[in-house]
Amino acid sequence: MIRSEREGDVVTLVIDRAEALNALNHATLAELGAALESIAADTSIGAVVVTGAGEKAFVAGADIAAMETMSAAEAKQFAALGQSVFRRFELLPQPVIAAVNGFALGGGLELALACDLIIAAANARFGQPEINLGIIPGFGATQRLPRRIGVARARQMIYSGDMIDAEEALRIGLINRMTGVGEAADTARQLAASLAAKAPLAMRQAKASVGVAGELDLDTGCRYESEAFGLCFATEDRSEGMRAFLEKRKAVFSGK
Ligand code: CO8
Repeated sequence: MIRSEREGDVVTLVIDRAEALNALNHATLAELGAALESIAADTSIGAVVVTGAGEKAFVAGADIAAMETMSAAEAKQFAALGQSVFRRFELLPQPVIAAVNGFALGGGLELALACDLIIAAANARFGQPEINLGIIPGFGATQRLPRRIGVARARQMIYSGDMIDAEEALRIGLINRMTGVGEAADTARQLAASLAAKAPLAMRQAKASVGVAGELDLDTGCRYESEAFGLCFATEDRSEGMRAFLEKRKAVFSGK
């Protein structure tokens, strides 16, 4: 089950299947997808946090009990569902922060990888243990993990199935920040509120431009950036931002 909690301009999505360490089954993924659809359409939401219920797990992976009886065709369909839901995180106009409060394994790490930023508590553990189940990652890790931490480290994690701790994750650039135990969600919400206070149209262009960085050659990517840069100049927020700087006051952005 997905709980959606709103505080000001920030929505927190809580994956709440604590009895299975928040493992993702078909229904949970579908609910997550539906929640993202309404967030994408709501311009009053400035940033999103996604986290897991309880202190023990962010998400311990796709639901192994549900996968156990799947045929090859059903497994392929399940992988496609997870991939399309996670892709929606990347395509949301708002920035998304994963607040990792324990195990982020398999599909759980893949979910975090689809978020813009990852904040993790000191007790967080990350891994792609699929190889130990006789399968491989199916929600995008073979593609997003090498882009995030480099091919050598991604191979090590995906081939070994071993977990790494939050300190190691910070050292190799998998996560952005480490917090005390139990503090990841609050820290993520504070960061989300500060991002929600920025000019939303510029934030959207920043997210989209960085989003294509791993996919385009440098010249095409830079052309994409100059288009996005130009679009920012058509907004009232850029006039306000520049005027406020020159008048030595804090900018008040309207999202126009
Ligand atoms: N799926 C279903 N149930 C789970 C999962 C899971 N991924 N993880 C934990 N649970 C359940 C346990 O079965 C247990 O249930 P019960 O209390 O009814 O016995 C409960 O959660 C608590 O778990 P543990 O007793 O195992 O807790 P421990 O503290 O002993 O261990 C671990 C915690 C280390 C996180 C351990 O639970 C574990 O190893 N979990 C599985 C991790 C894993 O292998 N994840 C990867 C799954 S595969 C995947 O994500 C592929 C994604 C792509 C799919 C593509 C589509 C086909």
